[in-house]
Amino acid sequence: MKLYCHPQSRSNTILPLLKELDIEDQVELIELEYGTTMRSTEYLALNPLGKVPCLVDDDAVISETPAIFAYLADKYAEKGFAPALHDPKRGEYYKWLFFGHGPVTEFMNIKALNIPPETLAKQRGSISFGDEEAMMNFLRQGLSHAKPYLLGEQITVADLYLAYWLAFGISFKIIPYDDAFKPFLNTIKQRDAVKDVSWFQAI
Ligand SMILES: N[C@@H](CCC(=O)N[C@@H](CS)C(=O)NCC(=O)O)C(=O)O
Repeated sequence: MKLYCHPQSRSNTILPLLKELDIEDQVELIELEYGTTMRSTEYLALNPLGKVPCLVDDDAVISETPAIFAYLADKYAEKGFAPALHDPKRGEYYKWLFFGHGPVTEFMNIKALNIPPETLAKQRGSISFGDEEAMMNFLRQGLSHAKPYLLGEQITVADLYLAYWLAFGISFKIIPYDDAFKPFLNTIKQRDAVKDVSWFQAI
């Protein structure tokens, strides 16, 4: 497999994932540069967004970071990082993976734009996270039930993906560090795979 990436980008979330799955030797890292090789005709043919990460596995081209998480968890199903296909836990697994990708990252992007609160309030119905309070309540409720992971005793890539974004958002003070998040994030932070991820070590 080839992973198109950049050392200062969200492709960094894939590196601990490769460690967790113990497949670092299965993936060749191909570093692209912003604005140049990331916008080359050759790369745009793979990923027309011109963004990283993008995983290529034979004929399969997988962009969108959580799709890479889900794809690798299923490809290496024996490693146990996703509930089995017909396990009812698969539903909540998707919920958390997609919540981390949709509402949580949209919240961070919108916050960085400094849009006036009145404008956001008017658009609340169409904003994927509703508003900050609703998003925090959603996270608070889910993480206060984590035992210690979102789906119980078995960690999944949904835990890893959500934890990476929360740690990133909290370390840059974009997401408030709610007490209800602490046991979950502390559990993930102890994992060897994230020991050298700076935004984990900053929280
Ligand atoms: N929806 C994509 C977004 C990827 C993305 O925004 N990547 C950024 C780096 S964090 C990028 O490649 N930016 C380069 C550019 O837009 O020129 C995903 O989640 O994987």
